[in-house]
Amino acid sequence: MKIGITCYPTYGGSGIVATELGMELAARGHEVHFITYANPIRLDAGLPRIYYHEVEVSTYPLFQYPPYDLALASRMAEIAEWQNLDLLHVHYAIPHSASAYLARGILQHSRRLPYVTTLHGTDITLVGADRSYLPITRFSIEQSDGVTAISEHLRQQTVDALGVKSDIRVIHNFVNCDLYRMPRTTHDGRPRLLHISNFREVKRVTDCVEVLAHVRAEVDCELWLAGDGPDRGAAERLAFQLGVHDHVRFLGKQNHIERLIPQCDVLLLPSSMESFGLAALEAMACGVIPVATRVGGIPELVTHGVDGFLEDVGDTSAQAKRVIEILSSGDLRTRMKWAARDTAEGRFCSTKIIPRYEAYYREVAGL
Ligand code: GMT
Repeated sequence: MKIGITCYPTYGGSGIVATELGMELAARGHEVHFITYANPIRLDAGLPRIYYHEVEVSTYPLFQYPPYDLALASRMAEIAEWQNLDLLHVHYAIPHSASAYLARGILQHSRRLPYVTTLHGTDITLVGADRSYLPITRFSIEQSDGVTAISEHLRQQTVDALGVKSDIRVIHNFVNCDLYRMPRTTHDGRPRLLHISNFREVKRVTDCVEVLAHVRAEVDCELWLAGDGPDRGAAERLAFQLGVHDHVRFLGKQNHIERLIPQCDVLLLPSSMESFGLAALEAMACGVIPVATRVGGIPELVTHGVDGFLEDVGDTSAQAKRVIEILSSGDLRTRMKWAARDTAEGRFCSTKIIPRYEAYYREVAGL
């Protein structure tokens, strides 16, 4: 098939999933056209059957707000026609779904251009429920030829919070189990806790620092923070206040986290909301045990006490106790890291999830 993919090309789960999906589809013989305003961060544009089409937004003194959504719609229609696309797959409803709706309309007399919208989380939980975006979000989702959500929890929320009436297919996040692997040898040095995110408020990065301080009272360990974003400064200040700054490493944005994760022991995911928790899945595939919060779609991935631990949001002392349990018992650690790998491999491997997208595309495009 010839598939157009639009996503946010910056750091963020939806862009990562869209990019990895495009590369997996291309590896399976499809032609994939990324239509975005910048090269998606994890995109290897040198791969066969991968194409990148930049969306340019002109600014004029009259435009206080350059109309990106319109430039995107025009570009989608243009690329669909030039490249003879079978469908568009947009990730994150706002504004991509509305742009795809317009692109389909632009071409309505010359060709059929169905579009699939994949909902990722904050497009529904935060932005979609904002009154100023609600009518257009609901409309463009309902107008989609196909809608998927990355967890059952998000599907239900879309129905409850937005009143969307479409049939929403749940297709969970996935991981490439060949790329994300268990390390061959255990790393040298003291135990390492890892957190990966875009450091937005919802991620509660400062909770990771609190957890580190609690754990360090009993076990010598360090914390690696991968990523960057608005709460970086707060995390740094808290590390100083709690006297643990010498044990925290700020790694910044990382392009190859599959090399970083296997060097760690526990993944901290203390988010106040998480529709799925891609970082936890990537960690589990590498045998790194997640200590996460019992929110959103995380329980669809992590089974408490089996392949990770789930605690309440903000309860950093309970989260720390779980980390101490993992680090203090070799048996528990071994059992849980293999269970984590089994979950990733058995239920969320790209080899299992990508065919579900392919089947859905065929259904939507009537091929
Ligand atoms: O909040 C983020 O980290 C970014 C956000 C996005 O849409 O880019 O991530 C969401 O999509 C990911 C991929 O599908 C999910 O794994 C994350 O759980 C989800 N984030 C939230 O729901 C907060």
